Amino acid sequence: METIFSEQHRLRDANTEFFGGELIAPHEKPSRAEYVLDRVKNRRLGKISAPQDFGLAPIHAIHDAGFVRFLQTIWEEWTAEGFKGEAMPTALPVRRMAQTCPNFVEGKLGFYANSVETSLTQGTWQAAYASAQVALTGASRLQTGSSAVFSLCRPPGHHAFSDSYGGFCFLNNAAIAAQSMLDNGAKRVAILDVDFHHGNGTQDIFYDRNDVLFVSLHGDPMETFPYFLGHADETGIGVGEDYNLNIPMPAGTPFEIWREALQIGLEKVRNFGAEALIISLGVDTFENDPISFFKLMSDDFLTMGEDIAKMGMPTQFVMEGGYDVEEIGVNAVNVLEGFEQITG
Ligand code: SP5
Ligand code: ZN
Repeated sequence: METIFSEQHRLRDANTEFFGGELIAPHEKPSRAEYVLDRVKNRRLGKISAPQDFGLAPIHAIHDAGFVRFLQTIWEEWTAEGFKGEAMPTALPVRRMAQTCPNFVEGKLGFYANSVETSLTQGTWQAAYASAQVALTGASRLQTGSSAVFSLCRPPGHHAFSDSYGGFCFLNNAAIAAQSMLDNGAKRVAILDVDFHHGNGTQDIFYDRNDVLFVSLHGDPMETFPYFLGHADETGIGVGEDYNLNIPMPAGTPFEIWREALQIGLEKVRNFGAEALIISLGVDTFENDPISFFKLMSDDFLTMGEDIAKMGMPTQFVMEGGYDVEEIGVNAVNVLEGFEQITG
C-alpha cells in the first residue's frame, strides 16, 4: 500500500496543551508521525510519496471562508498584540451569547474554537494545509485506480468543524477527502471513524446529507472528550436522517466488544453502497494510550485491518489520533498490514 506523507507536518510543533489546569507539552507532537513513518519503512509497506498541491478550493468546499482566513492570519495577529504565550481563547460564545465574530484576536479565538486544549502557533496553518493535501492526494489515488492508500496526515482532522478548530485538529482531512471524491464523480462515500474520540467535526459537516455516511465508534461522550456530541441518538437530520451512526462504548471496552461494534458499523457501510470507504484511523483505542480508556492490544489492530478489508471496498486510511508514541507506529501499521493480508 502506498503512503502519502508530508515533511511539513513538523511545522505544527506547539509548546503547550491545556491539560488538567496546566500547560503541558502537547500529546499531539511531531514524533507521532515519525514513529508511524519509520514503521511504514521498516515493514516495507510500500512506496512513500509526497502530496500533490490541490490548492485551497477543496478546503473551501468544506470549511467556512472566514475560518480559513482566521487560521491563516491568527498567529500574526496574536504576536502583533505582544502576547508571550501561544494563542488560546479566554471566552467562548456558549448558550444565549451573540454568535458574531469579534474584532479583537482573543475574541476571534473564542469564536472559532470548539475546545481550548489546542494552542495555535507559528506554522500551524502551513502544517494543517499540508495535512489536507496529504488527504486530497490519497483521495485522488483511489479515484485513479488504487484499491488502498494510507494518508499519513498530521495534524489530525476529525475534531475540526466547518468553522471551528479543537481537539488537536484544524482542517478536517477526512471530510475534505470525501468531498473531493464526490466533486470528482463519486456518488456516495462512507467514513468510518475508529479513533477513540467521537469524530464530532466530521459528523457535523455531513449531518444533513445522504451522500456521505458517517459511522463512529468511540468512548461514551458522557465520560470523555469531546463531551458534547457523539451520542447514540444522533442519527442525522433532514435527508441526512439515518446517515449518521454513533456507537459509544464505556471505559474498559476490550477488543472483543469493540469488534462487535465494528461489525455493526461495517454492516451499515455495506448497506449504504458507497464507492469508497475512508477510515479515520486513530489508534488511541490502544490499552496504554495516555488519554483514552479502551483496551485494544497491538495484535487487535491486525484483526481490525482484516475486518475492514473484507468489505472489498476501495479504502483510504486517514491518520487521526494515538498518543502512546512508542507504539503508535506498530498499531497504525498493524491495521494496514492486516488489511493487506486479506487483499493481498
Ligand atoms: C485527534 C484526537 O485524538 N484528539 C483528541 C483530543 C483530546 N483533547 C482533550 C483531552 C482531554 C484529556 N482528558 C484526559 C483525562 C485522562 N484521565
Ligand atoms: Zn482521538
